Amino acid sequence: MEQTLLKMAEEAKKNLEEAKSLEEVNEIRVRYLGKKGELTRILRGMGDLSPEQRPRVGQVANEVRRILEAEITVRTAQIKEKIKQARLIEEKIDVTLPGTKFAIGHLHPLTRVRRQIENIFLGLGFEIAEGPEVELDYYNFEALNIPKDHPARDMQDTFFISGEILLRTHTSPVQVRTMERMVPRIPVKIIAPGKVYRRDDDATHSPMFHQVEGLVIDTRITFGDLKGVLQTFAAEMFGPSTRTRFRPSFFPFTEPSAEVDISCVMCGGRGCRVCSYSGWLEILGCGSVHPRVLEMSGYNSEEVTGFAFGMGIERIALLKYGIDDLRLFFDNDLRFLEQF
Ligand code: 2U9
Repeated sequence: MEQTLLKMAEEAKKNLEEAKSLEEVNEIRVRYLGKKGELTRILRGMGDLSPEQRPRVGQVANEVRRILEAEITVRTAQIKEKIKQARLIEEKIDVTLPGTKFAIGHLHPLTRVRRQIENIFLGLGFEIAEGPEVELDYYNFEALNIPKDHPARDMQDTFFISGEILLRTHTSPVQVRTMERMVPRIPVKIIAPGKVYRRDDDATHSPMFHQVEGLVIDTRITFGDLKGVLQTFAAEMFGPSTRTRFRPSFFPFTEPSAEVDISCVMCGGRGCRVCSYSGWLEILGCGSVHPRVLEMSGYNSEEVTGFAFGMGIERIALLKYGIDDLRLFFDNDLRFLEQF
């Protein structure tokens, strides 16, 4: 039996040396070491041996198994290496082929428009101010001359958190906080970009939207300064041929107040569907800061004057890109966002 085992080992070794593929090696493993393999078959026949012969044959059988297993491991490694080398020689890499493109994201259109607005005002010497989105009634309404019975204070229009705490409905409280911090220093020349919240929800109103408001306080600031700044802004934002039009309006925090239109970005003022054939598009509100607002934050309205303005970033973006539904900005639909 010992002889049979050694003969089998020799034969298996020879077969392994001749094996060319991993499949062949595996076949050999199964043939000799598998459940129904030759070694197993020989070991089964050990029952016929005398008790003296058995330990010796068992020892040889284990030795043969160990050797075969080692040979199989070595041959497998050799064949794998051969395959690798062959592939390295065969494979010709064309370095002129375009590489794998990684999809890189980009800024949200509203972020782009906000930064563009910020850059225009930074260029005009404004600083950027920020403040809390959860505000006190005082900063959002009281300090802006919005009386207790003003409709904006209605539950229908404002998200209240408790009696005195609410989600800011505009970024004006940022300017109030800045005035409090600055007073009596001049000039104040800031813009306040950020999220604001109102209980509105349709194609042109979202319960959360973005505003940029501006405030300038100094000696001898006039409505003319306001017009110059906003005309410059409009031309930089919508193109050098953009004209502006100021229409009288009312806000509790400015007096006089105006709404500002630009000549239609689509038709240049000739009249089209976008501007309802008027030639004009409303883009923002503005005015001279109400003396009471200046006084409430500690400025002397006899010594300084100011102007303020406010615009919705979504509205500017809708006009700039010719979009008709602002909800598209918040749906996170890549088919929309990838167009920017
Ligand atoms: C202080 C004093 C005055 C900010 C102003 C507007 C006019 C205005 C709207 C435009 C579209 C809001 O986003 S919108 O709905 N804003 O028309 N905002 S004047 O006036 C201020 C702000 C702060 C201390």
